Amino acid sequence: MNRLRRRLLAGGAGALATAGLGTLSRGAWAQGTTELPFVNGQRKLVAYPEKRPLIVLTSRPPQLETPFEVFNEGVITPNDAFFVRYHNAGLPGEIDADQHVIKIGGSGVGKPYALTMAALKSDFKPVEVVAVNQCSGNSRGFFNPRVTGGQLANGAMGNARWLGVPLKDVLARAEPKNSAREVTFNGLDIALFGGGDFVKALQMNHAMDGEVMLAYQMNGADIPMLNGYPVKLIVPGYYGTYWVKHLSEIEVVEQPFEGFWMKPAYRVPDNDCACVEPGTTPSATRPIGRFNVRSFITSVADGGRLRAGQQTVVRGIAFDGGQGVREVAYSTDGGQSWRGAMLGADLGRYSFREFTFGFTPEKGSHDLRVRAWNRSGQSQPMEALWQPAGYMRNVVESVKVTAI
Ligand SMILES: Nc1nc2c(c(=O)[nH]1)N[C@H]1C(S)=C(S)[C@@H](COP(=O)(O)O)O[C@H]1N2
Ligand SMILES: [Mo]
Repeated sequence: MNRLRRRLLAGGAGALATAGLGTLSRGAWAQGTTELPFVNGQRKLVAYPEKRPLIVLTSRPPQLETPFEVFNEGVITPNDAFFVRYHNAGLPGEIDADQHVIKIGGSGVGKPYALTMAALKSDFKPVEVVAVNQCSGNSRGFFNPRVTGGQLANGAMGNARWLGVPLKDVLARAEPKNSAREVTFNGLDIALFGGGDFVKALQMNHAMDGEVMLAYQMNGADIPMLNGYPVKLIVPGYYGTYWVKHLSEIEVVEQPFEGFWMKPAYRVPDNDCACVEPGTTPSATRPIGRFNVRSFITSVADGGRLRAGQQTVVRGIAFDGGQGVREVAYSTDGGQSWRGAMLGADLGRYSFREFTFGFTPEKGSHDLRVRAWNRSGQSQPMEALWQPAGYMRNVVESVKVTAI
């Protein structure tokens, strides 16, 4: 067996604490700097254990963003480039997967039990899904007016092939009662400075839909420590907040669960657009749910240069909350005229979908835009929507390039 026993790093806790003090002086860690395209966008690039240099939002707990160029490497995001998000500083420094158990209980089951990693892998039929994990606050730094919260550019998302077991099968063994209403999920990390332990909940029918999964592999390898080793909840099509890492406790409950991270945190305006007039407060909210539709050009960045008179293949990715991408349109004139882009291989309705289009620019500046539709006809707004938490940005972005 390869490394069942994992540690963040020899002396990992010390190194993280050092980082927390903002003294990234241990040479091997700091790998450079980058500037995200908004005010106060200066960031360090640091290589954490099992990771290539990623954009640091905070170091304690680690919140790391994927440099956007990575999304042009292919539709699967490599494990060492996948973004990292934690809420609390009490991370497990070392996990022995042989000793790890997931406790399954709560008043809503008849037969509580403890599931070892070995039993998870051997007692159930494994399934695979390619699915995007995206943080609710991905792209928050672009909100205008600005909102508080992690000032992320577009790199708090990634697409991976997950291998695991349907949550439905794991729950069935505990014999859920008819009164079962919601299922809560907790991981090994704990709150150190207030804020509360990170616990999330799904409705019982969602938990039993056969798609929500307990994954133990990511892209054919163990899940990296910082992404939830040894087992993580996969909730295809839903924002990353539900994808609980280092999963250790599952409770089936008979009452709505209203822990801090379900209420008041991670809620959106309870209306069709999940938006309000900039600067206002929603009158009612609901827990954040499925992704809206998004698309990005990945092969050229805003401010990039192209060769005049020469054809370039412009490439990008599109995704949605699980209907699947039906169409991507592109404009090379700032949205005045649109044509259809070509879609790439279909890895399933929860995956990034590649698209391409040819473009032969004349000398001068060009405003490139892409806009996707999913199979139920939902698309992206031409003007950015706004909400106070800075979640769910999905405006049609503008990529300005110059052909010389
Ligand atoms: N145990 C635990 N799981 C967690 C979180 C956390 O703080 N603790 N954060 C969630 C949030 S908000 C996001 S966006 C995803 C990020 O997953 P990743 O770090 O593997 O990219 O993890 C989710 N699962
Ligand atoms: Mo998140």
